[in-house]
Amino acid sequence: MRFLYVTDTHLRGVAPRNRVDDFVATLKAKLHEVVELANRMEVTAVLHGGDIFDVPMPGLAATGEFAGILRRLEAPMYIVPGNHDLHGQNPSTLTRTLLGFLGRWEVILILDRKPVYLEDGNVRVQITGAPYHYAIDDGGGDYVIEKRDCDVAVHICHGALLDRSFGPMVKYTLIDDIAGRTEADYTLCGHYHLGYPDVYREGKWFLNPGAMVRLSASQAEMERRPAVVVLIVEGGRARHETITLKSARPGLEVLDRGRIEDASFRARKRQEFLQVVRQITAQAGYTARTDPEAILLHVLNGMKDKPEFARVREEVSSLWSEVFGEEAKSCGG
Ligand SMILES: [Mn+2]
Repeated sequence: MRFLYVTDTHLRGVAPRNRVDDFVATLKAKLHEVVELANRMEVTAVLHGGDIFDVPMPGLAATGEFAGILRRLEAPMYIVPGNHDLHGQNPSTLTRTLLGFLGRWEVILILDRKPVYLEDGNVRVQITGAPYHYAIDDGGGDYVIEKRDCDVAVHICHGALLDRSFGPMVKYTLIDDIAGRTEADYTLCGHYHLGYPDVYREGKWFLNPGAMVRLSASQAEMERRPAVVVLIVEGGRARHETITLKSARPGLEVLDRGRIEDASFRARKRQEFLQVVRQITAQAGYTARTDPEAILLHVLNGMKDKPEFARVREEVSSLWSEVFGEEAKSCGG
């Protein structure tokens, strides 16, 4: 038996700001490659790690184009809903989303903790899912399952199950903290788009090949090549291969870091400006650095001797009143 695992496809009809290619065409090419691969390998099922769509209710025009490709898939697709598949990241909204709708129609099969068993007469595989919910990374229980009456247990999760610590600002669960508790032979994770190198702990695999698409132009995404995983179950044992998608082009060809660099340039300039303001207010002995009018007056007074003073004062005054209303017209007067 073979399975193909793909995650975070984020199907959408609009290009993210950082893409320079025809994003929808690229998405279609990748989806086509995944479907062809699954058909060629005659997989028993495609397993999806969540965030199939970028928004819970994607437009029908673009979605129809993707549906035209997905319907050529010969195997069923099992999925755990990701946070992008839900309204407000709330699992109780699933019935009102396109994924929930397709699930009820059984076009796509939605996984939860209740095991699904797939067998071919030789091997029996248990499949469970941990859909996204806001507390998925509180305690890690969602990532822990029991293996029952099967050769191989596969658990598919949409949460921040990570191979290393990400500091106190992010909620996550460490693989090291659940490896001894779960009985899944394979834990296949999505959600964290960058993925990580395959982890083998306590005789179990923990895989996240990363998102099928690169939505951001971070340095890590520039260097990443989207991939899928093929699970091969033979003789009661499972092994896997990671396959880089051929239709995924090098980051430099499809991602533009211009906006990121612009933003960091603006952030640097803002810091420089704030530094100047702090110096001025410190010199003037102001305690209220948050009083913009006082700062403005101080700066204007400092340039009284310059020839452009009158013009600058007039301009500042008119901008100031535009932003803060009529009462601000006295500024600099
Ligand atoms: Mn995602």
